[in-house]
Amino acid sequence: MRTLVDAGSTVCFMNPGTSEMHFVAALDRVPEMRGVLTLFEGVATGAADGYGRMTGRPAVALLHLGPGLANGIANLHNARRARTPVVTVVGEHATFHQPFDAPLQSDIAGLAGAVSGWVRTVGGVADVGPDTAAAVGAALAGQVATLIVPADFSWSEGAALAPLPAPPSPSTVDADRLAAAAKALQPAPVRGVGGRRPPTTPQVKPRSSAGLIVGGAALREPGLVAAARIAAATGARLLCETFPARLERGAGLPAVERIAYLPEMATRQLAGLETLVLAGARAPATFFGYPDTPSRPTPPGCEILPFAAPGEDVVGALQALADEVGGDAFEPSRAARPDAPTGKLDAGSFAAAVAATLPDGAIIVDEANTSGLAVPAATVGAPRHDLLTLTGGSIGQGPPAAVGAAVAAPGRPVLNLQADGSALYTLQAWWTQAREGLDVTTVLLNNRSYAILHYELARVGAVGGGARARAMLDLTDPVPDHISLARGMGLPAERAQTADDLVRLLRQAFAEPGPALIEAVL
Ligand SMILES: Cc1ncc(C[n+]2csc(CCOP(=O)(O)OP(=O)(O)O)c2C)c(N)n1
Repeated sequence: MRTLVDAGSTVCFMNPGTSEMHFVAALDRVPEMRGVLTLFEGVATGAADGYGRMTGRPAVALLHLGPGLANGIANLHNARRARTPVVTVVGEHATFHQPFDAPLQSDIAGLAGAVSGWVRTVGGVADVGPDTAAAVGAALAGQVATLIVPADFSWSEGAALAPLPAPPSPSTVDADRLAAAAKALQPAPVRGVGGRRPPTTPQVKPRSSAGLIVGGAALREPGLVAAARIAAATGARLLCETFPARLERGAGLPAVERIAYLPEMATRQLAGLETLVLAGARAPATFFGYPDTPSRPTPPGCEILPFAAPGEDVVGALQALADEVGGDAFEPSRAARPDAPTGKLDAGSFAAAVAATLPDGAIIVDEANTSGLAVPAATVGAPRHDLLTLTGGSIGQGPPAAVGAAVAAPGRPVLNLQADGSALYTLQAWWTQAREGLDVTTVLLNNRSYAILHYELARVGAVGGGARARAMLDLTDPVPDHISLARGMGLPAERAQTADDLVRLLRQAFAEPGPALIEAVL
């Protein structure tokens, strides 16, 4: 625990059991470590993800043996896709007890391997400190590091504080890749018909034939500014990942277009591109494979040029590229908010209500799913904010990530835009929000449905898909009572039936510290 504290990891999101009792007991001897109890492991891991995204420090989750880890894996998957530094500490039976195959015995390392870039089972008391330090180092490389600690190594004397490894220094992009990216993005002269030059010079290709996709660490101000300078100098289109881990946006920052989730929309968006340069982002792929739909939404023949890989010094590479192409100016988003909406509450007025009321410096945790489609455009000129999204597509991430973000950034309001179906995976997070007094406002978007799956059902071309199938996608009969659920977890909760209600309740929630839930009936 002291090794973790030395690494700046002063919060542990946990759901412990017998094999972790010595770690829990140590909280009273290491006051620098804040224990945050969660009522389900998926909340602990999702909170660690939110915390790590906002602090960049290793976020710690304490989990109970294989089953506890298994409950936390879905949100560790989102953390892995976000490259969040996470240390999961998982208790294991005492070494002498393991041969007895007691009920909780399981293959912890096997489970951990599915989501962790680094897994180690502590081999002796003397290794507890050094292995913890190694886990911190591994996590800081942008991965989930899982440390499995047999209980007898927790309770025996002899462990000592270990020195921390030097923080990893990401590799830099070499001159060849820089030159190749500059060439790919530079507008090429247009040839005239029959080899003659066109009548006026200089002429350039249309703006849209080259694109730059940014992701990961490049989605914060320095990387975005460098990317926008490149786009301004070259005419290249600036795009970013569909589901960014942490995107800084709002008035004063460059606007960046996210690649659409739906394959048809992404294909339309990327049409006309001949070259795509990747900076901290993977090559775009559709979320799913569908019959008769290509998995790459880029046009056939579009050259994909890896420039800076996610673990490399992407920001430094973009800044060097901006200097190379002579980009020194960019257009920031202008401050602009819609008027507070009135009348019917729908996806459009919901987005306008968010944009009209968003406080400065907010952190938006976006798991609004289909109800949130209008939010990015509505908030582009809102006061500056961070946006955390569903990096791995594993739903039930919003309420836990809001816990982690609020713990990581006290003083900043957190707004969780939360679809109802996804909320019901991890709504225990509301209890932790109440217990810790976290400044999280949740807008629960109640469309009583797994709406996206209605679309997907039509999309995949499945035979059937009648009333019996659709019943598997509807959250009715009974409609879950989110107000009662939230109040039962200790949150003040109110229902918004109209856009006017939503605006009033949002203003009220932002004005008061502490958590609140607003159900928006769509
Ligand atoms: C862990 C996990 N389980 C199941 C799914 C499949 N899934 C994708 S979206 C979805 C329903 C989403 O419903 P809701 O959150 O209410 O959003 P809506 O589509 O209604 O906007 C489900 C079950 C998933 N992505 N992740």
